[in-house]
Amino acid sequence: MQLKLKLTVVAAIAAVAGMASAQDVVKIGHVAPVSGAQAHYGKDNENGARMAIEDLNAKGVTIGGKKVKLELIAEDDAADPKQGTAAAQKLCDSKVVGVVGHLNSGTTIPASKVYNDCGVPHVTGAATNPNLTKPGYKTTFRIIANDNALGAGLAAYAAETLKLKTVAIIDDRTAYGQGVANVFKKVAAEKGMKVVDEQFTTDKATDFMAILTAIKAKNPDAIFFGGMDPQGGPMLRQMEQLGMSNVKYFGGDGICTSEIAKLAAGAKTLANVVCAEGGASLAKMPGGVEWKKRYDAKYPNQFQVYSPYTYDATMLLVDAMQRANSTDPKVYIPELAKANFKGVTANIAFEPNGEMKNPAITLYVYKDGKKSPLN
Ligand code: ABU
Repeated sequence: MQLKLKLTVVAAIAAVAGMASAQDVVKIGHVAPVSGAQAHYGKDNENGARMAIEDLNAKGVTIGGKKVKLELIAEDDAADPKQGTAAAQKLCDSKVVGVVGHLNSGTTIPASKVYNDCGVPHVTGAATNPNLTKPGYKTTFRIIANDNALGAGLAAYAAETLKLKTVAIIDDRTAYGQGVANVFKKVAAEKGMKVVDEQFTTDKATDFMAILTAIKAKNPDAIFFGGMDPQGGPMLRQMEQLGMSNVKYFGGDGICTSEIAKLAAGAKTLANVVCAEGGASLAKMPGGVEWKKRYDAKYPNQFQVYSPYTYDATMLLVDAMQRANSTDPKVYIPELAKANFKGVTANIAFEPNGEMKNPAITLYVYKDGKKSPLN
């Protein structure tokens, strides 16, 4: 009888201990394409979030007086809007308390409704279409400049600094590519540039000979491409093959990667690229240089663009939980909205619609195959 009582007490203690340890794990989701042609961006993003989780766990995190262990639940949306909403729902169902992502505007915009419906905040450090924050969800946050700033900054540089007169526009028909191209087109026209041709491709295409041949006939000073590097790199190669070596090549953050230099495979047209990113250069970020050294040591040759932002996005979520003394999104979302966070990339605070206050933008060119900031 006594033995039975003892066993019951032991089982009860074990159950309570088990419950406590289950509660002590705080799950944070991450979503990006880690398969397909954009996997290099997604892996870089995931690395940034994972590095933040490892740093936080190594230091020890206490929320509401209780020590917690953070766990990253990483999902792949393959840059596909349907897979994006499925991944978002999966994360809601797995009871993550916050999400870092997504990478593509085309996945982030529909996923933002899913997060709003399940009450989980998400912070993107990559998706730049301005429409993301238009619904006014209290669960949506962005920590880089959007395409209104990127498109306008590039158009101003083309028209006012380089004094280019004519441009042809190509976009990949995604939310990002089409959006950033439209902003560039509008601002370039306002600044006196003539749009001599508009062509479209897709985010799966690799052969651009037909559209480039059509553009070549219009003899533009520049091409603006709204899209990503799996298209941008081969397009630069094909421009060289068509003898378009004097045509400037503009694009947003989607082509502003390390990978585009590899994908251009030695094409001299890489030197004609001017691209823009929605933040400061690594050298001008508050913690960029030291952070990049640690990133490279952990993930050699994997750096692309957004990992410092996914690192900060993860830190930002945990900072808000700590200030709220709670991992309950209902409780900590108001603290996230009030953030004044000194990150690796910038001091991060938000406008009421979830856009970052005063984001920087940086223009880049490629010198000797290496991305180099202009400002
Ligand atoms: N910002 C460019 C890549 C991601 C996106 O907005 O689709």
